[in-house]
Amino acid sequence: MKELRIIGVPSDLGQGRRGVDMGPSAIRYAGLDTALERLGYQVKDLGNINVPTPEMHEQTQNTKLRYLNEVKAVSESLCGIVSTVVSEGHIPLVLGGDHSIAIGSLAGMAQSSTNYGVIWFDAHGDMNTEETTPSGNIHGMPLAVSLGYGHEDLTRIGGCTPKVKPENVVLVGIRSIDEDEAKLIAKAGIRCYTMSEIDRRGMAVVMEEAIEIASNGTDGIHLSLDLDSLDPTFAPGVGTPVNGGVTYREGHLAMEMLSASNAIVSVDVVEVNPILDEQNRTAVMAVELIESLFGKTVL
Ligand code: EXY
Ligand code: MN
Ligand code: MN
Ligand code: MN
Repeated sequence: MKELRIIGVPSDLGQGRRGVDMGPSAIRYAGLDTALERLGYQVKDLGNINVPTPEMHEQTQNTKLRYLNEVKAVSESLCGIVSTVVSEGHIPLVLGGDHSIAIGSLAGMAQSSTNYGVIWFDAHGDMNTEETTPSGNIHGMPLAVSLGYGHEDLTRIGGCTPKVKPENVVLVGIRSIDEDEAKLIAKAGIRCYTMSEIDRRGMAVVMEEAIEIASNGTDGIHLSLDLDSLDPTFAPGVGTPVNGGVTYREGHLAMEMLSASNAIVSVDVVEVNPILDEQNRTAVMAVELIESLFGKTVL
């Protein structure tokens, strides 16, 4: 059996609300490693990578992108660790931090020999660029960056660009997209399952299709799990909550189907913000979803 490697990335540089840097601690505190060990996995926690705090640095000049230099440096470190973990034959489980950390995860995956697809579970598209961003926050851009759109300091991390083929990329849970971001989603040609499509067709059908798209011609699937994909009723501790999200059971069904696909090669779990949370509920939800993703069943 493949072994899991936990990597914490305590970064809040990609967005404006403090506290998401404590996400890795909150998820560990919710019992992640023992839960995975109970499922029979060998788990090694590699600790947290070094992330500067916003107060340590001046805003990068000549760009709208907030903390560009710092996000670039963090992404480069994470890229190196993820590619090493994968080349050793293990599954990286990367704990954010805000979603900008996925830039480093996907760059690391692209450096390894794994040919992979991506399922991006999110309320948002994360497909903004320097030109379209309404906020300057890099956590609204990591999927665009990984597909080769955006600031070169980010798209060039790890060497090759794009990091994944658009025909193997799927967005699931979407309900908040900026106008120009929608244009890039269409231009890039990635499949986007909105909440209304999930309402109409059901999560089971959507996930069947999503798994098919992400695994078609690839060696496996990277899951980028943004906790704001869930309805805020089940995951209140996120910086950018949007009503009308994935329910508790829809979330678990999606993870159970991914588990049954046996295709998962790497995972990010992002945007858990314990300061905005209620008694660590969102981190507990994250751990429960990870358990389903790695094979927990009732019987
Ligand atoms: N689309 C908005 C922006 O780019 O600022 C909000 C992005 C939120 C991104 C969250 C993490 O998924
Ligand atoms: Mn242990
Ligand atoms: Mn996101
Ligand atoms: Mn989001």
